[in-house]
Amino acid sequence: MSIDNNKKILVTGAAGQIGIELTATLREKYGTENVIAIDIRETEIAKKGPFKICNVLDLNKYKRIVNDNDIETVYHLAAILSATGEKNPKLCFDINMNGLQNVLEVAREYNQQIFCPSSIAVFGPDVPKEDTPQNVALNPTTVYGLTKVSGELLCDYYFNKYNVDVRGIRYPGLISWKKRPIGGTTDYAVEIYFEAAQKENYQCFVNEETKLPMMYMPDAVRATLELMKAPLESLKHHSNYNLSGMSFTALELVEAIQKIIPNFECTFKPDHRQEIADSWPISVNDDAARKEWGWKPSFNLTSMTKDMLENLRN
Ligand code: NAD
Ligand code: AKB
Repeated sequence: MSIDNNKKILVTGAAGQIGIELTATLREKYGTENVIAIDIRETEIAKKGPFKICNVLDLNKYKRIVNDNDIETVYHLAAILSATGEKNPKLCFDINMNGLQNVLEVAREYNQQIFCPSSIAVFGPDVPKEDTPQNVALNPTTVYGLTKVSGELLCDYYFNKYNVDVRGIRYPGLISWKKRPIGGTTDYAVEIYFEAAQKENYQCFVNEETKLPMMYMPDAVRATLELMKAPLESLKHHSNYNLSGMSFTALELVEAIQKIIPNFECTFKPDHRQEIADSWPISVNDDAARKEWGWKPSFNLTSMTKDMLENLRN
């Protein structure tokens, strides 16, 4: 374990798909006791280091945790994702907007650095589908996308108005093996590996031509830490970096898995999430992230598939 310094860090939504991996990496880097995890659910993460139940909508409790623990940096991951958001738009708006505002208000008062993820969901169906530019008119059609666009704007407002150093990435769909994701549209690209490793068959909820930007979790965690470390003066953007990893159709994903598990079978039965997937880009242009803080992905579909299946089979 290499402990950089005694930086005190808070991770909200720490029990989620990104939270469990980011928290573990931060603890390895900065020391377990220096990274406080909070969530509304107590899961395995509560056994692995400092953890508190806290709803980010509860401003007083959140502020007390920040104050009591001398928090300098917050990774704000607590949110409702796209598919759950369409089922419960009010809840999605409440947590994604009011939760974020609480985090930003406290950051302003305590002079904290903030990481707040955005998503490819900021893009609506009218953007160029391939190599979608960083700066383009955003017209999302989901409530989740709408909260992500407003969240980016709110973060930039706090940067410009109050000098809060807030940074964010428009993550693509993230693929990982430590936890099954819940409530997102890109979940099929993770579920398929879990089912391939366990049962050798899967019913996919988008059609075989569906092609979306995706990224393997180790790349996403590395990108997050690299952005947070980048000198502020080199950043021309703040809360909204496009980030590219790989893009593949659902069928190409099946074929990549079949190279390792030849008996794997996948059927396609699109549901309500197809419409969400169809509203998002196929690939995004991440020149700004590459130029401004040196981003470079390391995994492609083949290397990710090998690693995913090795880990899931173990
Ligand atoms: P997740 O749903 O797996 O985890 C979110 C966590 O937040 C959950 O553990 C949940 O219990 C917690 N939470 C929900 N409401 C809360 C509240 N009011 N107070 C405190 N905690 C609360 O999500 P994730 O995939 O880990 O995503 C984290 C962030 O990254 C989100 O902002 C999401 O929009 C963004 N993102 C994720 C992906 C992806 O593919 N995973 C892609 C793009 C953007
Ligand atoms: C979702 O599908 O909602 C997320 C995302 C791409 O933001 N994985």
